[in-house]
Amino acid sequence: MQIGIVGKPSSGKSTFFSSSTLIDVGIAAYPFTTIQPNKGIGFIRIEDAGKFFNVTSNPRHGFLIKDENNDPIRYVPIELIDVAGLVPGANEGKGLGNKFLNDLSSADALIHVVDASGSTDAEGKTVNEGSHDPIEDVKFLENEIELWFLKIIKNNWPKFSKTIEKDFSKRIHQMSQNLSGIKILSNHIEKAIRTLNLDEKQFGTWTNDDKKDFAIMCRKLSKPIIIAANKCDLPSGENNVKRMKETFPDTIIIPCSAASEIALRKASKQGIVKYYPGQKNFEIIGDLNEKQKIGLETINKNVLEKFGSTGVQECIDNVVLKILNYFPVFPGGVKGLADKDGNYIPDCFLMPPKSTALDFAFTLHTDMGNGFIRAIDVKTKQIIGKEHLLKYGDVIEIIFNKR
Ligand SMILES: Nc1nc2c(ncn2[C@@H]2O[C@H](COP(=O)(O)OP(=O)(O)OP(=O)(O)O)[C@@H](O)[C@H]2O)c(=O)[nH]1
Ligand SMILES: [Mg+2]
Repeated sequence: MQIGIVGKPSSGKSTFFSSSTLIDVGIAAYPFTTIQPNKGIGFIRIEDAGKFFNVTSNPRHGFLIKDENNDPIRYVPIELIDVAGLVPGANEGKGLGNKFLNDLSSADALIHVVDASGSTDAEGKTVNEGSHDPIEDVKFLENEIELWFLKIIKNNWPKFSKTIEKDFSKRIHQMSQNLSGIKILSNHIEKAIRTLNLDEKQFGTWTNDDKKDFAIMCRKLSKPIIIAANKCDLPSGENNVKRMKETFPDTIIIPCSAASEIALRKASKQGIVKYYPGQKNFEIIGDLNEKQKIGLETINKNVLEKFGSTGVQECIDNVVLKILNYFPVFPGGVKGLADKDGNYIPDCFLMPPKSTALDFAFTLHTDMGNGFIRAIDVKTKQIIGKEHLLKYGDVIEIIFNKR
């Protein structure tokens, strides 16, 4: 799974990326600091299944921490991509335009980093704090991505309109072969067409408005967006977040301070504070100089006490678990939860909505899927069949025929 970090120049995309991957990348207060995309591993935070069995898991990928209540929290890796800033008109090639957009092709969802403090204009140039309205930024970004989609859909239309195939699912399949490059998949296409009541209409007779509605719907389904209302540590942030939430009641908007998250994670790495990503507070454990002391006090007062967290972890968790509705499932066995090296529950897979026991078997190994006999819910010890729908936190054993 890949999550794209998008927004206008200087909104704090690279700061956000760096705060969750701990990869040092170019960060600066001028537009187009990033040109080549940065790719790295971030983590979503989930409840670990070890708690149920009273064991401490040893993740093969990602890591595990114990929270204040001594409950295990597992951080599961996902891919993040930080791309160049987008300016109005990008779909026509303005700024870094099409290159930027193409870098987002393989993203499953987007985190839109908005400068909620209003201290940069539409092109990312520094202006007086509070003087630019971030609501404008939210509108333009969705629009640019939809126009990019529309352009690709229109470019492919001569191929679609030649389709004489009567069968609906075959027509969708043909279309998806041309749109899979930007990860518009056949289930997105089908849902978009049905929602817009275009299923009876041959492609050759679609109007420009039909195509536009279709592009917008495909964008919503294939690149859903969550908003990281960044730079909330600055005074104008709080009121702007409130206004943004009122203006876009159906969008998840999370107050965020990526710069604070970087500072806390770096301080934690240096052993100055005890802090884990997403924590509501931190504990000072090392000696601080005056500058560090003031910096940490400011983060506490302007971010943690006001908004409850820096917001970075919350954005990543929400995009995967609430927007894409993926959920964690752990492979395990009724006879034991450790692998041959003694590592407990080493693996965790993020499964898409409506995944079945058979889908999970195929995720683990093609042979397990092909040779599937039955599965066992390790928590309840119940036998489950192929079609059984899995849920958050399931631990599943697959019994299969080794051919
Ligand atoms: N106050 C504050 N400043 C921030 C925050 N996040 C980023 N910044 C600052 O905003 C400026 C731009 O940050 P970048 O991360 O380089 O922004 P970007 O969106 O990657 O910019 P481009 O790569 O040019 O598109 C830098 O000066 C950052 O230090 C934040 O949470 N609070
Ligand atoms: Mg950048």
